[in-house]
Amino acid sequence: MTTGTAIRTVEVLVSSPDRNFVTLRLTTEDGVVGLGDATLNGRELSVASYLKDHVAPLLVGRDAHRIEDTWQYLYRGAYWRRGPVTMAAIAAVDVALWDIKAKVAGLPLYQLLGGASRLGALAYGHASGRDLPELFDSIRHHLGQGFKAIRVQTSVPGLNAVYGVAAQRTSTGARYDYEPAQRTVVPAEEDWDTRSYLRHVPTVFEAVRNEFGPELPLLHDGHHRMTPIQAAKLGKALEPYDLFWLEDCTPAENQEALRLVRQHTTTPLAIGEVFNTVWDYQTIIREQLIDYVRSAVTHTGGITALRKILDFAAQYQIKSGIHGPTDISPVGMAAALHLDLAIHNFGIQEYMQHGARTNEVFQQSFTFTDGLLHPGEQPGLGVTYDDDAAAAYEYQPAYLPVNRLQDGTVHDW
Ligand code: CS2
Ligand code: MG
Repeated sequence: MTTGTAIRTVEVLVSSPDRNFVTLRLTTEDGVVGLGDATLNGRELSVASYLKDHVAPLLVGRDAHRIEDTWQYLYRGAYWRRGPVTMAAIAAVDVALWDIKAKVAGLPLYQLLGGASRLGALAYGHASGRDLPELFDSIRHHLGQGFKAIRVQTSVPGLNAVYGVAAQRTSTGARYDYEPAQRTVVPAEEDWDTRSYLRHVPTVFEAVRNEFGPELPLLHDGHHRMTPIQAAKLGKALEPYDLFWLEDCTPAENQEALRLVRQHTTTPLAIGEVFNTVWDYQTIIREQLIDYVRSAVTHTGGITALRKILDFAAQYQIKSGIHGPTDISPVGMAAALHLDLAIHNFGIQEYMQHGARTNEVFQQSFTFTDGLLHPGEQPGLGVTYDDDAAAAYEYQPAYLPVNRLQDGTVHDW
């Protein structure tokens, strides 16, 4: 071990500019700093504790260059493997170590991942509306910002609040806007009815195609709410509108459920944002049951682990579609962009823009030009953390909503 790269300090930074974020900061003996995102929406403090109370004591003195060894040490050494908390904690350490290694090399991280395979990463933006005119305005707004691909979410007649509609009011009266997790002491409850949704969504995509034409790549997030046969039905009903993908069409703990969906529709399927390890993908990749891997670097054990999942997916011509909502911090986003630029089987990158307060705390060097994201040319990840700015934004309890059917039954949110 070259003495200078020993980890000297481990800090777990919790701040809440526009929303809660957990950031890991490692500093080597030579003063090289590495950042990692450990944000798990609505359960942030559990990862902060996992890092502070269990992982930090193990890192001090370790050689920051031994990334794979440290990954295995934290994964196998924990004995209790997998799961969102463990894998977010390991991800933060992994990304911070890659940040350090690239800074020591004096290169932007994507260069260590094999260099650029494209000019930039095609991004999709989130358009939504309570009705068609509002949705069309939102699509035009995103096209005006340079997006070349658009995710479409709408309200459903008869339902009060539905995932992903920015203009809706939350239980605190605030606009839904960019953040589904609401700063409340208990989760807000939303109502759901899949049959109303299944009747409504195809009519929306018909209207959007009539208004914006056949070429614009359109995406939709089913957000885990349909049974396999309902997902098959929606996939089929959306075929005339040639979607780029239908996401999280059914809860995928039971990976075999996708066989039924695949039997009935050719609408491309994207799944994986709630997955944490390659094992969650084993059947759906091997049986060609999805077309896009949706995992985020932050929730899947870091760059080391997600690259292995994407290499596995590449053998089946399955592409990346990395999760990029605002509850992935700018550190997690930057890590995704370095991977997006380097891998061959890149598909698309989700891009929800962070708020001004978040950008105050996290200074970023990534750019968005002509619909393409680029991680920038700074050594490392290209993100710095402003402690003074962060100090103004203390953690606030926040929860994702809980969904209930009209008879009161709890349903997937
Ligand atoms: C969503 C997320 O962006 C997406 O595809 O599924 O916004 C998701 O709801 C949040 O990340 C939950 O924290
Ligand atoms: Mg999603």
